[in-house]
Amino acid sequence: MNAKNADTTVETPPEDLTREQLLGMYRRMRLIRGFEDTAKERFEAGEIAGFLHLSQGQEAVPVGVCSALGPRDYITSTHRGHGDVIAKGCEVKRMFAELYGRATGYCKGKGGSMHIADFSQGIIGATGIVSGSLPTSVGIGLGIKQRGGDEVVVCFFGDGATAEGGFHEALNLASLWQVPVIFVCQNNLYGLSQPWEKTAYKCDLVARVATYHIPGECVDGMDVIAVHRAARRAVERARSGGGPGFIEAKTYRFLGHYVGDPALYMPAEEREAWRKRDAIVKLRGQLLAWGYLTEAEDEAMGAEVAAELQAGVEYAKASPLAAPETALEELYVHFDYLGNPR
Ligand SMILES: Cc1ncc(C[n+]2csc(CCOP(=O)(O)OP(=O)(O)O)c2C)c(N)n1
Ligand SMILES: [Mg+2]
Repeated sequence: MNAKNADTTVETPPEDLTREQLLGMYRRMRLIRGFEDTAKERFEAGEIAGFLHLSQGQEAVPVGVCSALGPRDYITSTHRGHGDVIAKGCEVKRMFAELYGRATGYCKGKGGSMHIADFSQGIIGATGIVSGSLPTSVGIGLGIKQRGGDEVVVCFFGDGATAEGGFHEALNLASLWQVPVIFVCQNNLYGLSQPWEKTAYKCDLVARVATYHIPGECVDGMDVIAVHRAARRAVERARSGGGPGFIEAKTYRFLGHYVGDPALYMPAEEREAWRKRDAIVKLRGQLLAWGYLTEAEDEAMGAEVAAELQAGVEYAKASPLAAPETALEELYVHFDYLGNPR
């Protein structure tokens, strides 16, 4: 990575974040990028089946948001969710195992790339139905409220979801019930091949969400610090009983909709311009400028991340495949009306 490309807009280190926190965010973003680059490579080599929707370019959004959450808070995600779940705490070795269909994966190899969940970390999972996780998140928020908990739910979704009925139904109920849900739109400017500006008339999402009396803000999704601060404000409000919140993070997916999509609908100049705004390069430049990171430390971190990814792939490949006779196990869990399994 070339620090010269970094758009270092913050001249002095932020006072509200420690060096350790910032280095943690930087490492997490690099881990997500590395995970997806490796997954792409292994997919193209024919080792991984199914579909892969990658989020290179969007890393600052889940990392900025999840670094404002505690271990008991919840997230829901989408078909493009690797970054979301790694940001909340998923380990890459069990992620790879899931992609490789192995019994050691987060969902015992039965969920695959689009359905990675880990209830022990509040990672409720994703749905492939665009906008599907919004109503679910409101349900989780209602559950928290009914039992008097202080956790919050972050619901990640794409710009494409905002034109769906589920988006509006969920916002209406979230507002009516004042549930602790933060809706985070990762606006990467495309829903499949459809450019964002062709999906809504004069679209201003914050204004649209405000009609449900839900406070929101639009942030630069290529600036992890800006995303983190917006998330912290929304989390503090939701946790203290202030109800739902909304964040629109303007971001970009550097690659196509899925691995194999030539993405001819994304103009070359546009792609180039967004690549120059890479959030990882930006933070790296800032960390170097603030004396929080040396070139040698940066290289050592890169090597450590690469080793973690390599070990993850090896772990996955050495693990047993999900056994066919387990296919129908654990499809349903029965709860009573208080949420206790029975
Ligand atoms: C209800 C529904 N409609 C259509 C699809 C097909 N589909 C899958 S992903 C996608 C685009 C979603 O765009 P966005 O929400 O912006 O997320 P992104 O892919 O950009 O991360 C579409 C239309 C679907 N899965 N579900
Ligand atoms: Mg999109």
